[in-house]
Amino acid sequence: MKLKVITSNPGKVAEYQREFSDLGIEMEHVRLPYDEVQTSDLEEVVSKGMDAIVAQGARDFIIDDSGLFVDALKGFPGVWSAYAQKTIGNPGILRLMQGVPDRGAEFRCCIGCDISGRRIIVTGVCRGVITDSERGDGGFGFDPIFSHDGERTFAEIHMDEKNSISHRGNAVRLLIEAMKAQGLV
Ligand code: ITT
Repeated sequence: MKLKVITSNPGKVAEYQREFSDLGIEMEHVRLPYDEVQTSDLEEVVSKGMDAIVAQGARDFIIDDSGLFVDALKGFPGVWSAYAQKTIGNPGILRLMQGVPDRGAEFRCCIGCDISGRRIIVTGVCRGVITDSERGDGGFGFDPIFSHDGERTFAEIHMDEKNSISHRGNAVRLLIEAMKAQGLV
């Protein structure tokens, strides 16, 4: 079976491929622009995004909307994570967090999957802390400034370890459970 991963982000595709290869599902990276609604709810962004993609005729695909929610910044950058990453970047987040004792943050990932005419939407979360500096050259996006164990950042650990505890990994596990429960895999 083949599933398209509709995204502009190759880092996501690599993580999906790793997770789905055991099930014999092949991921195909597709860049298909679609309108993303502006709302503070990741699930709504995903659900409306899926409507827009289905209206373009695509089937059997995955999209995900993810974000980093920092406690001391009242959830910022959250649903504005892509914009924050492109503008202030990781150095900007670190500047906002300079001298802030509460380092708590969480990654959230909402996956929407269209498969065999069904629709499954799941959300995974991973809690951790914002580090004091950027560390590591693996991963992508906010990985160099996020640590789940307070020691190593997501950019310093292997993708398999990241997937085993990450927001996307947790969401994928929920998705696979739902696919199995519905007899789709
Ligand atoms: P698409 O919307 O095209 O899929 P994107 O990279 O813009 O790609 P999101 O809107 O879901 O994806 O992500 C918002 C931002 O959060 C973006 O800058 C990502 O790089 C970052 N991000 C998402 N997942 C991440 C992860 O697992 N680790 C680090 N940063 C992540």
